[in-house]
Amino acid sequence: MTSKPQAKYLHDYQPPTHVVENLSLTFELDPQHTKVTARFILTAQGDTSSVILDGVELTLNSVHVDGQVHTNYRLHDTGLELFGLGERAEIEIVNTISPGANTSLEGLYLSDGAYCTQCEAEGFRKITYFLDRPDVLTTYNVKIIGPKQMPYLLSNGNKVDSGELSDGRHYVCWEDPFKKPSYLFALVAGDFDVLTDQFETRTGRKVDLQLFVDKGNLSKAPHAMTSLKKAMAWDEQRFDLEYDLDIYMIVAVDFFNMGAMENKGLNVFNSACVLANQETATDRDFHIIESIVGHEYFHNWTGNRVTCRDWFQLSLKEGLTVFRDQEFSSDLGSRALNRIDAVNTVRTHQFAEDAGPMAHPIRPQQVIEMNNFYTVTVYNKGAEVIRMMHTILGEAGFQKGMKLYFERHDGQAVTCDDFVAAMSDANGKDLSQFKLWYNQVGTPKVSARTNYDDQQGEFTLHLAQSHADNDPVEAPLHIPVAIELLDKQGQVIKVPESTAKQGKVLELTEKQQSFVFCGLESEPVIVLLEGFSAPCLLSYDYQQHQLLHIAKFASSDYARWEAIQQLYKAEIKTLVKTQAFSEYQLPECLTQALSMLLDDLSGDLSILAELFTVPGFDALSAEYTPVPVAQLDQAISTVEYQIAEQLKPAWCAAYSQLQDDGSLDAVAVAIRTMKNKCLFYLAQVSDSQIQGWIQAQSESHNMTLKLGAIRAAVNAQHVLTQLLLDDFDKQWQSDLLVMDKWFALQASRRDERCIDNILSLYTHPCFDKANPNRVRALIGAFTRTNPRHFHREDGRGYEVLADLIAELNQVNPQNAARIITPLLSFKRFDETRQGLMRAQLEKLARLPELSDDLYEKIDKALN
Ligand code: B3K
Ligand code: ZN
Repeated sequence: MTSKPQAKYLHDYQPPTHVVENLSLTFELDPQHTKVTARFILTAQGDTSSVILDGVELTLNSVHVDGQVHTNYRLHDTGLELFGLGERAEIEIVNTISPGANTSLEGLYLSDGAYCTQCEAEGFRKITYFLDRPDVLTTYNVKIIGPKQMPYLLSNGNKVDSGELSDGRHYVCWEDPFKKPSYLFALVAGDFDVLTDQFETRTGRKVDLQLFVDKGNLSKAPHAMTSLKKAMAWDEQRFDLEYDLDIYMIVAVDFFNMGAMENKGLNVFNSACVLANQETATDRDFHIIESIVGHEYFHNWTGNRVTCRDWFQLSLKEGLTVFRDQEFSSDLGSRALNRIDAVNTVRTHQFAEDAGPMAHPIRPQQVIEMNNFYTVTVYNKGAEVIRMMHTILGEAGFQKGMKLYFERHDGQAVTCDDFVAAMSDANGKDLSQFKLWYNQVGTPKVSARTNYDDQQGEFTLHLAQSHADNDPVEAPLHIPVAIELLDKQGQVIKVPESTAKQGKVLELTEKQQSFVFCGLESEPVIVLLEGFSAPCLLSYDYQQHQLLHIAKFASSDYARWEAIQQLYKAEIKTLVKTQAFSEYQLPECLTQALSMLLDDLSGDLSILAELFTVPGFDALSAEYTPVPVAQLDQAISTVEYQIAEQLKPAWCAAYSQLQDDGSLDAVAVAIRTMKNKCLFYLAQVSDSQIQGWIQAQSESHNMTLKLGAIRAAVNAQHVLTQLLLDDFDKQWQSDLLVMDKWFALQASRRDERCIDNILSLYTHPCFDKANPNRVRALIGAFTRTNPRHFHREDGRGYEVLADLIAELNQVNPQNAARIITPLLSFKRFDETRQGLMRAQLEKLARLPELSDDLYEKIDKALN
């Protein structure tokens, strides 16, 4: 590496030196030499001496200013500095790029022969020289010239012209009437199958909907289209927001670094987040597709119409849009299930990030490579911060805030402060203390103590908050603590509005605060931080009987689930301590409670399946330093085995009763979820009947059931494992997205050959290291789902990961930096493992031409 990459700081923000107007772009597509002509007007905002246009990996052909050849410029590594422009100048820049050689999947690149772009965060500078920053907004006119074998030449906005050229090529022109920053620009060119539809907005405008997929995949497109229409209707109903262009396009591509991208009027999607039918996709996939299609659509207002002033404000659009997509899923499906899902993500991944070397506030203060900050902190903790405002203000107050936000800022690039100000002003509520959430780092802790005065019938809750060691913010935060009080009979005790808002939300604003509840007949059981009302760690000395009481009586499924999670957690922690694995038995009261639950299949079976989901390795490892890898892994398996063994007759009875109708409605999905849960446990205590069930279910034409059966076998190291995996491989090699499920299963295998097996899969005909989906399926799943082998004491797990990262460093820096995460928290492990992980990081740090992406993470971890 020549020089150390430099960080950029939020406090250094300066408004742009120039305003850009009327950008027109012409693309003459060619894999090796795509010619890009950019014309625009630059107006200086003060200093007229020079302007620096961002640009990397570009070949400059010519510069014209006001129609004249312009040579008064200097080329830097990362841009083009133009001198002598005066106050206003008409610029024309011609440059060439080579999409065929672009493996970073950022800028303009080829995905399986189709051209596509990814410009967020700073990819537009890989296309042409420009003020590539989110607070420079302008209109775009785009002309795309391409070969006729590529019938679709797409860009943002409305199609305004098209025609044939004499040389056998053709062209299409697009005009986007809405000003936008460069990160929302998109271009796609290729030959696709197209699913078309129409949406009529509430004011009667007809919007054409077009979904472009690889040839032959049309039958897998309808679910995404239906999801889009649901999202459009929901945003009108719940947020009063209507779509603004006459056309909305989604293109699915196979090579893509993340899930999808919200480019104005032309979303580009990872095909994994679009394509689904019941034979190839699981119910979970269907759910994820609906939520991502929604997420990108919701960005049209929260992100596109009102965008970010600078990238430090990313959570302005991402936290808010995640909150919106979570609400969309909750309104359309089960609120409790969606909440469980969101909380699991925050507690397993975000808490870990916040405790590791990459910890940052939801509004980071310093960044080397922006792509490293599309994180669970910015997205998911960001969404929790928005949710807290919603909890404090209520739905009506929150919507008043949204309305004011759009009234004030439509068409602007703004900050998180502007958002909070709109919420605050619309409601007359002081949120200045609340804003500390945007600066604090690490997971805050809420500690609770209670006492009960029998004589007075008074129950007192003492709350105290403390901040994490790595948190620069020491002042107390404004924390909404939702509670529920249950009496002896399990009835919910009413709490007056004067104590808790909406009868349940306490506002904790001081370091320590007490709340008194009067007029009680006996000591209540308290549910704390109900619904995970704040992204905090809770410490309260719950007794087993209290948790069982909550599990039985709490009014929300979420609280019941949470109580059972705590019960499992306590068992696992005890086991880790005693290591008495062989003699371990589930306590009688827990077995009883679980068996009562399992005997009643009349309720929501999706929730029931969640109640039988034991917290995983990642969620639990957060509680330990150093992480007792082997013991924790064994403790989880032991508790699961006990649940299987103790309840075997009940699992068998449940499995034989459950029959889904093959549809995608919530009831059928719930039945399949529960069937898979039954098989997950049954596979661990298999007999010939159970073996028959696994075999039969693995032959299902429904991917949820098929995969459920094979996953159960793999997890239990069942005798059928190899056979089922081989059959799957034979059946699905023609569908790479399905094969990703197979790669992930292979990566989760617990037998000793696991790592050799992974290495041999690199040469599997379906595997391709340049495709992020394949890498995530095999190596991502390995590091996420296989602690036993990833954290092997001989260090081979770490080595496999680091070797792949080294290979991807130059090929695809974003993806290399994404998969490195599990190595970064080496300090949380024992000395041997620390040494091994550190050695791999040091090896990577010495790579010639280490990317900024990797540099930033490795440097933070090691120093
Ligand atoms: N905004 C994009 C993510 C861009 C990631 C850039 N590395 C997708 C989304 O959050 O909707
Ligand atoms: Zn987003």
